Amino acid sequence: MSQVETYPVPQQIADNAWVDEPKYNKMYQQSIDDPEGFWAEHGKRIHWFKPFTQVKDVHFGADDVHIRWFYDGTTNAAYNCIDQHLPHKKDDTAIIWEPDDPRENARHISFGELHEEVSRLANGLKALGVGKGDRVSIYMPMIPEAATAMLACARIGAVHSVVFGGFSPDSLASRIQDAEAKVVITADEGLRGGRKIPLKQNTDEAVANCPSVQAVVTVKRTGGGIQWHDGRDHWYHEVLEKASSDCPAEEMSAEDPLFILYTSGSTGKPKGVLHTTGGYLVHTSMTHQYVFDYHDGEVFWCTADVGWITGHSYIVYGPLANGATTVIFEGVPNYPNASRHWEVIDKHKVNIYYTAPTAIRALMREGNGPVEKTSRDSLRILGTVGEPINPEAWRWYHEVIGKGKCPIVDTWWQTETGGILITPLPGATPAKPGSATLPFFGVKPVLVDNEGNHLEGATHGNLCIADSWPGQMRTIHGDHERFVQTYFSMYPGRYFTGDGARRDEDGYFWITGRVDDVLNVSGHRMGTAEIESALVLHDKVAEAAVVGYPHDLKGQGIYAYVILNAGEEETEALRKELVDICKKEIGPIAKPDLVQFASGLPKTRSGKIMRRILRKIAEDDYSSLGDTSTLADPGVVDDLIENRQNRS
Ligand code: 6R9
Repeated sequence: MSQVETYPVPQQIADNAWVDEPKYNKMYQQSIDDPEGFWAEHGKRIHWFKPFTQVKDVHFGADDVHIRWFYDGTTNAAYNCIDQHLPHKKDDTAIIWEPDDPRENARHISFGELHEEVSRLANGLKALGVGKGDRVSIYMPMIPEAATAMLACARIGAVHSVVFGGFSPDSLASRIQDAEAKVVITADEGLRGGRKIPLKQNTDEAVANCPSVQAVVTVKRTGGGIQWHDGRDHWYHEVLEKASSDCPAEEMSAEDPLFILYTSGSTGKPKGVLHTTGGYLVHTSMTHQYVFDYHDGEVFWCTADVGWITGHSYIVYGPLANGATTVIFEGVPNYPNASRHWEVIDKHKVNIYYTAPTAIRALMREGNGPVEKTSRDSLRILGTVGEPINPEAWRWYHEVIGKGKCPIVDTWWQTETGGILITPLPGATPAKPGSATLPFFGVKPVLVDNEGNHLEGATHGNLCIADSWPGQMRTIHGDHERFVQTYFSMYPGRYFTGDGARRDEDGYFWITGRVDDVLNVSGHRMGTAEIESALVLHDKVAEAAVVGYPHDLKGQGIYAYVILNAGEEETEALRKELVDICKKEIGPIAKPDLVQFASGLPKTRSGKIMRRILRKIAEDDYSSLGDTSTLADPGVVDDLIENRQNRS
């Protein structure tokens, strides 16, 4: 493996950060030696109506799991995100909304205004029959009302279930049904990259099969034509008009559910990941402060969609609990052009920018021109999440976007973990491109082999977490047994993440991807990400995805799908160069056996490559491609099949 460079913490950042290296070491040690004491102290960071006296009650058994944090305390998430800031921040901006079309006006919503709107909607929901513990589905575009809807639910103790606006009516229906939601909040249409998404129409289709739904509340976003169902349908603005703005936040137990969020597993239907109130808020607000080194008054922009966990934790709950200004962006990175993100950063003076490697790679493909048209002088900290970042994209992010002065935090976590678990801290952790580095406070990552034996030192294995942390999911909605089975039965006593990881000689973690993505070639384990990183080093390559396929001699062979930069020619000579670059960067064992030039990769609408499909195509097995309906562009699959490389 090629030598990796280390990027030291810039002195100026370390001097002003919440945590520098000695402090990280001290706090981390304390959090592991005395978790009760550590969390008793840090649990106080949020507002409690009734302070907790009990910190933690956790049992990870092979067939019995329970997780409770701060469980005799009472609090409210909306109170934490809004009311507690009113005395000193009433007129400060809570939400900056940037619309899809830059010619439309941005909106600035103060904490005072957010308080009023959330309170009205909360009363409106009550009037529609929603009470504590009831579920509300939210199927919205990236508009401020999405956050308002989440917070209105939290205010009255209702449990929200946000469904990504890119999902089909069927996917929406199955999520509403599983949650037995009483109300759905949506918009007439969404707007993304100039295209309209018929959210209300999709909702109508979905709700036709959802007997639990008594009311649909619709935000007027575009004014496009919609069907109206008298008695069931309500305009959002009319619900607000009719409702009082006086709605005290409900006193919730720390362990009352805050939300359900559906996520795909390797098998079965999507799981309703359930998060509760107190621990989740402690974890998201604390990680938001320390991981992004957030300081009062800074503008924070997480580019995720609120339909994913990243949007929940780092657009809404974490930043707002800390009184930050959070940016909600309706659009996409390449509309109207590839400078869009950088222009938004300049326009709103964004200090902290948090995005996904897939977006970075897409923008990198456009070259430096669109970036260099903008100043980005406000930027201080950069972050990534969602997948391993290849060192080449990391360096481009660092050098071109951040002009070499902004630390990058590569944050590893999952829907299930609620918030960030493995990450650098900007003032404390020297970075290595491609490594999520070290555990956050209170997090005990362990690597185990397939038999569950703990592995020590520099090694690789299955990534488990040995003890609970406050933001951990508590159960799968309606199926606690599946929760125990999925996450705790494989390696009893530990939470199994489903990811593989490598730990280097400095104790840094390198996430290699889902364990089923790890290749075993002639007995050597290799992360597909490693090979992909090598391939994209080639200056003609825009993106690459690597999977394994059955190979007579090696066990698994390496199959590489490669997307070239616009205008590049697909030649045999180039194919050879790509094989050689893998050999050069990693070693002969990493040489792809087959390289397919592709025009696109099958991706979910959140930008994750669907490797299951790539594996099936590489395996020559098209009979069980599974559900391709959630793909951003289902057409790429046919193209991939047609151009599959012959192996016989
Ligand atoms: C937050 C989020 C979780 C899976 C996770 C892992 C991958 C996330 C990563 C990363 C490498 C990172 N992942 N962050 N891999 N480096 N910094 O993405 O949640 O959608 O549930 O996905 O994403 O494989 O297990 P979720």
